[in-house]
Amino acid sequence: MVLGQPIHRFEEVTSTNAVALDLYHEGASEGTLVVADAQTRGRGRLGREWISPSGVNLYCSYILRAGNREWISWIPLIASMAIASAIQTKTKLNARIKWPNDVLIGRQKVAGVLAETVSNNGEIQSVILGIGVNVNMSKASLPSSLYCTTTSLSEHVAESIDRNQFLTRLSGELNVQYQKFWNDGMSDIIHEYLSISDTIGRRVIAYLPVGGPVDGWADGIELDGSLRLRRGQGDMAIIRSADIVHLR
Ligand code: BT5
Repeated sequence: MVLGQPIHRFEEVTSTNAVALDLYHEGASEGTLVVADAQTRGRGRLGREWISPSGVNLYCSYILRAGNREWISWIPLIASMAIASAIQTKTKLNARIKWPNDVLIGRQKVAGVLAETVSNNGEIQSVILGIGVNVNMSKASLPSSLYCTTTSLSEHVAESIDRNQFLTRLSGELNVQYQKFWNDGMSDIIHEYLSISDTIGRRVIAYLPVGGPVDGWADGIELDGSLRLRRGQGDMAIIRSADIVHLR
């Protein structure tokens, strides 16, 4: 099995995750990749919008097999590592990862990951891994509210970047991380993850899906991919899912 084969290419879709899900239900195999030039309803986590202008960025989704819970929570982390490596190789930029699913250049978001599970009778059957990378997008495509927090690769390199070549590299990196995970488990991956994490070692606020915000020092990653926060007086918080704000 190779992630990234076969490839289904589209000019415009609602969301590559939605198309990949349809293909999965039609029997598409693990590894299948959906790529589109534009999305009309690109989505982020928790129903948020992913801005997806035509012809400039990468919007793609891979059909993955199901695994245990640990594996599922590592998928966004592994995907963001693969994106950061592909960026490093293709542009020499120092991409870093913000837990759990953002890739940053400096303090600005250049890519995001949306992993959605497919379940039947409560049992996870598959995971659709969606990746959006801002490649050649200009800031004019964005609402002004995102100007300060968002960037694209072309803002940092002189020449425009070939999206197909970038995608090939991304699939290559994803395959490497994926095989490593299945063959060796997550303990090797954690070291690599920590070395490119922009979150670990910082003071952060975690905005949880339910309940009030939690602040503390990002101390490490648990074996299930959760973020460990050190709070006052030896108190620890384990964060499974949140939006993180890095404090200086
Ligand atoms: C993510 O969500 O970062 C996941 C993004 C995944 C997008 C891919 S594209 C291919 C596949 N098909 C889809 O429909 N989705 C996936 P989240 O962490 O919730 O971040 C969403 C937030 O990022 C938004 O609320 C905006 O603040 C910001 N945002 C929106 N569009 C952006 C863009 N193009 N670049 C950077 N930030 C953006």
